[in-house]
Amino acid sequence: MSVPHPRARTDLPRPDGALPLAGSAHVWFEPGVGAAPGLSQPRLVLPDLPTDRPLVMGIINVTPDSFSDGGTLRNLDETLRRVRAMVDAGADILDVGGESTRPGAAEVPVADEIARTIPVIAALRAAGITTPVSIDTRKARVAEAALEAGAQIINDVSALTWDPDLARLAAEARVPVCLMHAQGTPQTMQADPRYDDVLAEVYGFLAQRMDVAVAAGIDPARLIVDPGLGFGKTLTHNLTLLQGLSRFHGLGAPILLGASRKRFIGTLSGVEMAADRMPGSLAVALMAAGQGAQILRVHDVGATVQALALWRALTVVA
Ligand code: PT1
Repeated sequence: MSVPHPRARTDLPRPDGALPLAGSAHVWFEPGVGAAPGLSQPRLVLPDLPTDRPLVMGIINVTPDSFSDGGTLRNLDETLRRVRAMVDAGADILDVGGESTRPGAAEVPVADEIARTIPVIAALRAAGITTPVSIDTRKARVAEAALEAGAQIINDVSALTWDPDLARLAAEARVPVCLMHAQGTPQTMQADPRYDDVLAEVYGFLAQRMDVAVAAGIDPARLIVDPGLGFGKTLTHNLTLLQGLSRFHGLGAPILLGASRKRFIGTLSGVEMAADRMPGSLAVALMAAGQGAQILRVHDVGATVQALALWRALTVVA
């Protein structure tokens, strides 16, 4: 990725001629050589969500290992309490997933994924929670049931490569779709990931998957892109993607980033337990905000919202 490109900046005062980066109230750039057309234009995720600040997507994992007691009928109550806490803490979007895609995780049968996620989406809507919900799935039948229950975004870590029916469903449902880059599948992806130029290859893959999505009838304005931290990436690959994150604005879609509590944060900070990686996750969230990322997928919604409130006050023209 040796093409010239404008730097994403948040320092003040802004020079004459500074333009908002992708509609941000906080991040700006100086147009010039290498500025992709439309780089200052806002990237709409959903009509009711703001485009001038990073959105916080709260992670709702509905997998047996994410419950205090391993898996009983009390799970729905426990999950709804987590959902309410995230909404109260300021989540803009709730990302509900029933299949772990962490390194080494096994595939979950469709019926199990549906049985885990759909009751949660139905229950939160029945409880009057109106926060937009995304369904974190690679499978059309899961996505279809989730949309029926009230979800309105599809988050596919396979970027429409897993299930041949998902692109058509997304086109027909007219919902936003997140296309995420991965090298390999969760089972094998961390074995020996290799790239000649990780930024160029991830960028090129996302551009190609956007083309495939559009050819399947998905409105390009409904696409979201994600470099897929930890999905077939070494520590160095993750750092290169983070340091070059603003390049992905050239794709013309909102950028979603999932860094929260991931292994690379533990490696760099010497923290073994994922649950203890909130501070490092906040550091990455603020760095991504500084590069104009539109959606931050996080476990710690309250902490992230607080950090962003300060970042916003410190990066806006007073
Ligand atoms: C992500 C993401 C996701 N991550 C999107 N969806 C996961 N759009 C699930 C580790 O290295 O980044 N973007 N859905 C969770 N996957 C991982 C991968 C969890 C790696 C942990 C690691 O620790």
